[in-house]
Amino acid sequence: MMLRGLVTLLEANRPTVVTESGVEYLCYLRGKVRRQSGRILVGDQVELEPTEGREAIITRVLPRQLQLVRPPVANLTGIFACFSLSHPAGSLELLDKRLVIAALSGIAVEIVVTKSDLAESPVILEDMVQLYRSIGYRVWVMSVKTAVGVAPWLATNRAGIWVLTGESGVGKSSLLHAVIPQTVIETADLSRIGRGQQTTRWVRLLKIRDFFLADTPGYTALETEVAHAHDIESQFFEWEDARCRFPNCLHRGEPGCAVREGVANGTYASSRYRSYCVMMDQWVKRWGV
Ligand SMILES: Nc1nc2c(ncn2[C@@H]2O[C@H](COP(=O)(O)OP(=O)(O)OP(=O)(O)O)[C@@H](O)[C@H]2O)c(=O)[nH]1
Ligand SMILES: [Mg+2]
Ligand SMILES: [Zn+2]
Repeated sequence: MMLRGLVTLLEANRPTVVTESGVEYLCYLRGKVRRQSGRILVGDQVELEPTEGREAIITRVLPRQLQLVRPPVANLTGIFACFSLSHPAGSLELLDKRLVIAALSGIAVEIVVTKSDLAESPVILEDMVQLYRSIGYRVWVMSVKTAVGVAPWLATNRAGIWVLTGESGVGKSSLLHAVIPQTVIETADLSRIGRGQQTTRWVRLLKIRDFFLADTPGYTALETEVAHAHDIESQFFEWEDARCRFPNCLHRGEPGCAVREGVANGTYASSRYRSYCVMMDQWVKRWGV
């Protein structure tokens, strides 16, 4: 009997696979498959043959649709870019960078503003939300403490594999615990290998409605390869209509730059322009333009 499933966890090199009908198998990878496919990743789609009990052998790893350098999750659909204004105060620069890299990697991104109950200024919070919504991002505002905003976020239809990312302490794990029954997390946390001791693992996919969600510990940088400086520029959608003197203007000091003019007169957010400059500087360093 051949089944199809998704790798949701890797512990001690033994993949856990959930089949389309929701049954979980602890698997072995056939040596030949390992040699052909290289390292298996959480998020991989596989074919498996049950042996006995809830054990199975993976007979084939299906081709990956997408793989980032980091996080090491195959076939990622999207990320929730978590951000809190205080406790800890998040970095808009890191947020903007995640938005750009996600889009250039071909994955969806939604902004989750966490800990809204701790926001010191409702006006600053509202301004931030309005800024990113006006640029075109989907922005959720929530507090796990007061449960405000969690339900609508959860009720939205999604598919595929999503990962919570954000600075340490932003509330990723708290959010996961708020939406997944404790028993499910605890069961998944109990290692079934090595006499049941706890193992810390990098990523574990948990099913929520129709999609899978994973937590990441601490700040996980996304990594991808950006080929052109203009790729970065093209992600600052709010500047689309700016008419600079030079059509290939990169807004770094060229004469007649409508973006810099717009930043100076308040049309465009200066935080976004700062993020852009940092990204461009990093890109130049890495690629040696
Ligand atoms: N007041 C308040 N506290 C929160 C909220 N969400 C999380 N916290 C608290 O913030 C602290 C950090 O939350 P975590 O969920 O552990 O943060 P994390 O993003 O998983 O952090 P790392 O695992 O270190 O990356 C905990 O003490 C939580 O109780 C919230 O909405 N409101
Ligand atoms: Mg955590
Ligand atoms: Zn310009």
